Parts: sequence; C-alpha cells; structure tokens
Amino acid sequence: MYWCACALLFTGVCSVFSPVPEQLSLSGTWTLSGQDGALVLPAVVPGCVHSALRREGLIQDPYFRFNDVSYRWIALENWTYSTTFAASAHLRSRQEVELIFDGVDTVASITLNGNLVGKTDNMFRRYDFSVRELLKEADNLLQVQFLSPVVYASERSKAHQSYRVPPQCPPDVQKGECHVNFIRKEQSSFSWDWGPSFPTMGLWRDVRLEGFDALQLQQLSYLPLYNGSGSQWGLQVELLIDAVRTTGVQVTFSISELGLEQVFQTQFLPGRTKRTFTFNIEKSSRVKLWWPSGHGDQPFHLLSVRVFVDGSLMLDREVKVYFRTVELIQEPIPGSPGLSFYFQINGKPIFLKGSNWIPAHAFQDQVTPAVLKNLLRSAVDANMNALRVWGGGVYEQDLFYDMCDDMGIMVWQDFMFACAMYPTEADFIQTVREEAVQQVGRLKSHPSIIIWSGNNENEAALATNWFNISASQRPVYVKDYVTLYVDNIRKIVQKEDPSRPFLVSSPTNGVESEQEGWVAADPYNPHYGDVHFYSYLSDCWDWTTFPRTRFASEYGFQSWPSFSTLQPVSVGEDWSFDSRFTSHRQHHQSGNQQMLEQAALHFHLPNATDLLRRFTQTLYITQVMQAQCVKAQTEFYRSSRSQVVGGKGHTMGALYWQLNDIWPAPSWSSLEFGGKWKMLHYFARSFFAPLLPVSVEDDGALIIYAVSDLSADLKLRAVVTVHSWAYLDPVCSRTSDLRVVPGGSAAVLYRQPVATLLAGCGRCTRLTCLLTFHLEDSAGIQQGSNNYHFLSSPREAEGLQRANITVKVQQDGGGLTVTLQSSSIAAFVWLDVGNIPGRFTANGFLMLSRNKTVGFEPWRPTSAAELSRSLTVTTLRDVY
Ligand code: BMA
Repeated sequence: MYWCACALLFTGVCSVFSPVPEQLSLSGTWTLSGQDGALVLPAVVPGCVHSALRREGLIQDPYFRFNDVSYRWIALENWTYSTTFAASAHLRSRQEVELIFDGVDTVASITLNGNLVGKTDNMFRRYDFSVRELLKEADNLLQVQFLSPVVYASERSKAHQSYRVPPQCPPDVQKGECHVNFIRKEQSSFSWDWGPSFPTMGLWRDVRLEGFDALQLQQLSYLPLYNGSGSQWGLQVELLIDAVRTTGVQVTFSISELGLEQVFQTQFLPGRTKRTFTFNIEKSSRVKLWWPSGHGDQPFHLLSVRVFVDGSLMLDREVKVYFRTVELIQEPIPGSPGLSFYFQINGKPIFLKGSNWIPAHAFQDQVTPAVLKNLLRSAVDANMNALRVWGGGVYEQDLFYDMCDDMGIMVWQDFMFACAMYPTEADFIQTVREEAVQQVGRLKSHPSIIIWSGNNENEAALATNWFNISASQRPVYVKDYVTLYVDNIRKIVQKEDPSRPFLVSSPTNGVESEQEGWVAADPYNPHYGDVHFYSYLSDCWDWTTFPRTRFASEYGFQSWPSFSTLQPVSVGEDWSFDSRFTSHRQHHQSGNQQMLEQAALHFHLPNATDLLRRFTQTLYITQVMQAQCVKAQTEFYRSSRSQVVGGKGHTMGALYWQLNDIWPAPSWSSLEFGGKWKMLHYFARSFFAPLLPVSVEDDGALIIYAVSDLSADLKLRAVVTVHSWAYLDPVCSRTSDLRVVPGGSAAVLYRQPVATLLAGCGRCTRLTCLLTFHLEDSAGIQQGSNNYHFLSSPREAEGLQRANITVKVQQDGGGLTVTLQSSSIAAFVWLDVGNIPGRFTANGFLMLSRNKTVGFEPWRPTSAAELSRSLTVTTLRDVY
C-alpha cells in the first residue's frame, strides 16, 4: 500500500509511505586518523583504535611482552573515525531517519556533513540522533572525533575541586592510568590487578541509519508475571517506540503453544514512547518453566508481536519468552543471629555454584561468539550454574545473556562501578541514569539474570575506609554513595524491573545494610548477605580460616597460566620466575611471592637446575596450589549449607574469583586467556559436582559429608579407603552406616578420630598414608565422584616415589583417549598438550591405580598422533 501526502509541503520531498522501516548499516570499514593527521588507516567498525593499528601492522601484538606500556601513547591521543556513504532518495524520503550508535567508547563529538549531531560520554549507552534533514544523496561524511579517555578523566577530576574522589590512581604495580572513576567506561580498561591498561577508543558496537514513515520499534522487552496463590502466569510486554504517525495502531501478541492471542488498539504521540501491555495467560498450566543448569531444562515459548498501522503490518517480531520466578530470601534463621541469604528459583532454594566473569578481552571487538561460547560452555561443563558479571567490566553483549539463558547459567549482574568512590555532578548522574534505564531495558527479558547489584565493593570501601577518608569528610562520601546507587540506580531498577531483587553493593549485608543507612558497619559480616574473602598467606587447607558466610560471592588465589599460553607473548629471557617479564605481568602487589609462599606450605618448590624446566614446573606448582586452595574453600562452603555452627552457616553460594582472563598473565582465573583449562577448572568440575563427598578434619576427627544438590532424597553411606603413599594397592577401608541424605542438603555420614582409623589399618601414619572416599547406595553402587583427604602435607609424605608413567594416545569410536600406566602412586598428574585447543575429561588427578584412561575433547579436528606429539605429563614428585 502506498501513501503520498502533504509531507511535500514541509520537506519538498514527496513521502512514499512504506509500511516497513528500513535500515542502512554503517558498520564496516571506516577511516581512522590520528592526532594532527599523522596516521591515516582503515578501521573496522565495530572496533577500536588498538585493533585497527594492529590489523594494519602499525603496532605489534599489544599483549606481547611490555607492549602495554610501550603503547600507552595510543590512549593519550585524540582519534577520529570517519566514513562516507550514500543515502538513497527512498531513505531520505522517510518521515524520520535516525542515526544510531549501539556503543561509542567513550568521549566523542559526532558530526554529519559538518553539522554537530551530538556528543557522547558513556560507553554503556546507546546513542541516537534524528538526522533526516542533514542527509544528501552521495558523499555523506560522518565523523566521530574521540578525546583521549585518559586526558578526559584527568580533566574531569581536576574540575571536581571541592573534595577528592579516590582512588586517584591505581597502584604502581598495575602500570595503569588515573581517575577512571570520572569516566563511564570499562573500569578495568585503565588497568586492574589482573589486567593491562588499554584505555580503548572507538565505535565498539554497530552503527546504522533507520528510516521509517510511521513508527519504529527500538526495544522489545518483557517480564513474566506470576501470581503464586492462583498459579497464574501473565506477561508484561514493553515496547519502546519511535513514532511519526500516531493513530490507528493495533498491537497483537500471540503464543500459539499457549493458545494466547491478545489484541490492543492504541496510539502513539510523535517522538519516543514506552508502552506497557499486560495480560494473563489463561492456559497457565501449559507454561514450561526455565530452570538453572542441574535443576531442569531451559524451555521457552515463542511470542509473536505484530504492529499494524491503519491495517498495514508494520512490525513483525518473534521472541523467545521464558518463565521463572526468582526471590532472594533474607529472613531469620533459628539459632542464628542475622538473616539468611539465598536464592529461590521457581520456589526451590538453589545453591549458587560458579565464579565471577570479567571482560574476555581488553579489545571487545575480539570477543567473538566462539570465544563466548567456549568460556560459557566450560563454565557449565565444570558444573557451574551461576556467574557474576563483575562491576569493573562491561554489561556484556546480548549474545552472552542469550547463551546463559540457553545453558541455564544464573547471572548476578553488577552495575559497572568498582572499587572506588564516584562523583555525583549533575551530568554524571544524568548519564548514569540513562545508562541504567537502557541496560535494564535491554537485559531484563533474560531469565538468566536473577539479581541486579549496584556496584563492586564500594560499600566495603567506605565502611572499612580503603581510601583514608577522615571522619569529618565521611558524610560527604556516604551522601554521594546513597545518591548514586540508592536514589538513582536503585529507583530506576525498581521502576523498570520490579521482578528481580536489587542489592546496592557486593559484598553487602542486604536489608541490614539498608537499616544501617546503606553503609553497614561491617559489610563482611558473615551473618548477613554476601562476603568477599581473600587471605593469601594463611594456610588455605585450614578451613577454620574461612568465614562461614551465608554466601561467598568472591574468594580465590592466583596462579600462572601454562607455558603454551605465555609463549606467544614472551621470549626466552622471560622464562624464569624472577625475570622482568614475570614481574611485569603480575599486577597484584607481591603476588608472585604470595603464590610461592602458599605453595611452600604444602609442596616442595621446583628446584631443577635447568631454568626453563624450573619455570614450567613453577607454573605447574602455582596451579596445584590454586586448585587445592579453592577446592578446600569451596568444599567448606558447600558442606556448610545445612549447618549453623556458632550462629554461622547456611551457606548458599560459592562463586570463586575469577572464571576467565583478559590477557595471558597470572591471575585468580580458572580458565586461561584463550580458554585453556587450568588445574583449578578441572577441580571445579569435581568440587561443583551435584553429588559430592566432602571431608573435614575437626579436632583430629575425620568427618565426611554428603553434599547433594539433587532434588530427590538418597540413602547413602561413605566408604573411606586408606592408601599408603608407597604402594598402589589400598591398605584398608571403612564404611559408614546408610543414612538419608535429603535433596538439597549436606549431611554428615561418617565421623571418626583419624588416630582410631589409622590404628585399625596396618602401619599407617599421617606421613605415610592418605585417604580417599566416595559415596555408595544400599546396593553398593558408587554415587557421585571420588574425593581424597591428605593426612599431612604432600611435602612431608613418606614413601612417595617418582612414578614412571607411560602414556598411549588412541583414537577410537568414542574419540581421543589417553591411557596412563604408572609404576607407583602419583599426585596431581597433569596432562598438557600445549596449544592444542581442547580439554581432558579429568586432569590434575591422583593416580592410585596402575592404569587410568581419560578422554580428550578437542575443540578442532585433532589426530591421535598430533596429540601424542604434544603431550607431556608432570606429577608432584617430578618437580623436586
Ligand atoms: C576482588 C574483585 C576485583 C579483584 C579481586 C582480586 O575484590 O572485586 O576487584 O580483581 O578482588 O583482587
């Protein structure tokens, strides 16, 4: 249907009414010029200056050796992106044409054909401008002039005269830039304690023109509504519409599977309108529920949305809709001061198992779908059901949340503020408000997101005075804190998304923090909310050093990545633990030393005379240490889920710091840059298993728990086997009585003084023997995985030989397998295939039998011969 009318009167162009809005993508290759025009090069959009320089060979790999420092100049300069394009007569004849930037990083002026169309100051916002009148047929020149983010942040901080907004600069060891809190940009891009300083600049998301004659849909979001008492589901669908023509609009919603068809007649005022449509789903009993991984499937229904104007179909969209409820339960616990803190999904209490997510690359344009998929798949493969998108990074791309929806990963979503105080000037608050409205609107339809949280550690930073703020100045900062996170962000979230809990910070005491004026005296109080806990030098095998918290949202230990991950970014002289490179990559003060000190508590440190050998073995020992430390702490949290000890316990979450890496460097991650699994990630697969036996020693007694995340009750007993370090054959074993292990609990199955256990078992001592244990049912069938318990540090183990291990790699119907044959017991057996992408089915294990076969899942076609050529085996006894 065509429609031509009086538009001619106003514009001189006859408008041909065309039902469907049209788009012209402006992504692709632009021209990038440096300050003073000295450098001119092609630059791909979406992308950034660093990536463009790299692609043109004008810089080396920014991750190579000391290049983070060598390339500091890039972010100190101003850069301009420009492109030219043609705009067809048809596009220009539209009633409205918008120029849309999905992401501008960060401070820029945008001109079209020499006319200023707008300015940007926030990489977390989408920007759009009405540009119809500025377009011409050919050679439209679009320019985006970027200011150095470093210079901008510094100027903003200087302009903030009345009081300082700390921290001014990151610690020297991070080799970063200052005042990142003054710019709405990925906070870790000015450096972090695991990441380089690459303050990027560029168009990091798509750019396009959109033309339309009646209306255009800018955002479609929905929230499921649930009325518990009537078991009644409904939907609230929100359309963000830019309109020119306003009357005679019909909107229809249908979900054929649920027999739903809703029709609304409406109209829109010219300009931008948010319109909410709410309706019940009569056939609620047919609604399929979304569950977190390990608790059920992730089904969806397809919602079709159609918008007609004067009977013409204008918009036709189909979106997935998921149904689930989420509650954060903070209520009194009998016998315990404080309040509980746990999540209920669809009414079921769920223990959150997982980690913390940081940006997957310093240059976001290099975070491809394959990179995301590999990292998230690895999380689920390690039995994780939750990730916290940490507040110093970015609100992730849509695909990240789509994948989390699909895989059943619950997301704890921070707002992007971390480890700092923030200014509250009117324009800062204004841009943050827009950011919050847009991000909540963009993300709230995802069932994976189960909570919003205002910032990372800023309540704790104030409460425990990280920045030496004087008592008299403190109220100023508390006021700023409340203004930003409570009066603005919290209010926006409550309005835009009342379906999810909101926490002002992490860690926090939750409702208790609120009662204390939003900054609790002790945000780390284990009786309330979530806790972040780090202690690098106290013995990580000693569970009494861990806080028995309601919810552990951060804890961890560093390790080094493997040699194959470091090799491409280093050269021979870098390959020792005391090289300049090794200390340059370490961004956490004394981090390398702390790793060795922690490792030395339980292991001999590598002492090979060959330097390269000593280096690779040191990398290995840091991974052994990290894996054991995080295992001990996580198992402690999981075993505390049903207990209250001294008023503390009922732990319902364990999210270790951190899942992934931003570059090849030492960090707390369990996945190396590139996706390779560290030993910790293999351990996580075990310690997050749905059914897990856990050991604790308390006052000389061995206690074995069965920790179950399963729904059904089980009847189980614990089987404890005593092994001598010196022989492959077990010495003896003990079995507990059968006991009911209720679904979703941690139940004690076995308790016996270690001395008694050993006395009844040959000539074992704590130094000569170790324990393994597992669970079995009444028929004697093993349930869940094996676990082990050291009776002394392996460094003191008597009788542990250097094992002679032979390996055979085979390819058969079931895929690639590695079969090991060992002459004696071996600890922390580590299979490494260098840079062949893939993972083993188990690694870092205790070898307590002569033969063991593990699978290898390649991430690209790989032959047995290739695998065999790259395979090395390291065990604990090899390093000393
Ligand atoms: C936590 C995080 C990060 C940091 C990590 C390790 O506090 O929130 O800021 O990288 O500790 O220090």
